[in-house]
Amino acid sequence: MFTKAIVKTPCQAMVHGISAAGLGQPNYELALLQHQNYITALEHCGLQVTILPADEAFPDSCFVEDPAIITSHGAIITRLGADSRAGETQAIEQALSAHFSKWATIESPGTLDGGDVMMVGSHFYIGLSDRTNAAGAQQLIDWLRSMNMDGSTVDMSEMLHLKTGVSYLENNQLVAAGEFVSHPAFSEFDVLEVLPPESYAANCIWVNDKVIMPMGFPATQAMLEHAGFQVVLCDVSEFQKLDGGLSCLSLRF
Ligand code: CIR
Repeated sequence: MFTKAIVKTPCQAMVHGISAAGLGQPNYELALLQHQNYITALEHCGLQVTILPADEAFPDSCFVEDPAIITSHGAIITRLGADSRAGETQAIEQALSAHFSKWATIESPGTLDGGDVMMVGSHFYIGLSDRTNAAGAQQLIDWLRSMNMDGSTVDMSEMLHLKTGVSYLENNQLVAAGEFVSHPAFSEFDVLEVLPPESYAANCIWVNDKVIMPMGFPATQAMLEHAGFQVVLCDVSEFQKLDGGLSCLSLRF
């Protein structure tokens, strides 16, 4: 069960965030409203939410999942794969210091984005993406092993981050799209397949027996409800324009 979450208010400069989506610039006012509704959804799932202030120096800084990874044995501050995001870790480190005393950091030449790391109990799957390299993944695996946890890498080529296309919904169940549907790394899981027109909905989050998923993906919603999940919908269209999903907008622990 999770009890807390950290989010960060989007800054006005988010309209210039990194994007390959081709969906146009986000509307800042709408993004703020959607972010507020996202916080309400987390609270509805029982989380106490800490809201960090906007930081105009970092257009993508509302995607707090990328600068840190949280485990039951402590937190890891990452080394972000995109140069423009490198300084985002400072504010996250400061916020996490209120909750964690054990630290690890990813060091050069390693790079690692939290969006590439999927927790399944005490095992962490690490996508080797354009943002996360083998050195970063190995540093994380070494630290996990030193803490009696474990990790393994996942080859990938299509998606921005691992969790762009796959999410763990507990009880051995994954929801997956594209290259992750039949990926050998996930052959032991029960995979709920998200079909191509709704691929974006493969990024959803399990929070205390509820699943928060993006609004506007009715086939995926019906599939999850049919599988027995209590679905909470959240419109995150303005963050989709920056290639960001629901999971990227919070750190949950
Ligand atoms: C980026 O390209 O870094 C941001 N525009 C989106 C980051 C989304 N984060 C995530 O998938 N974990």
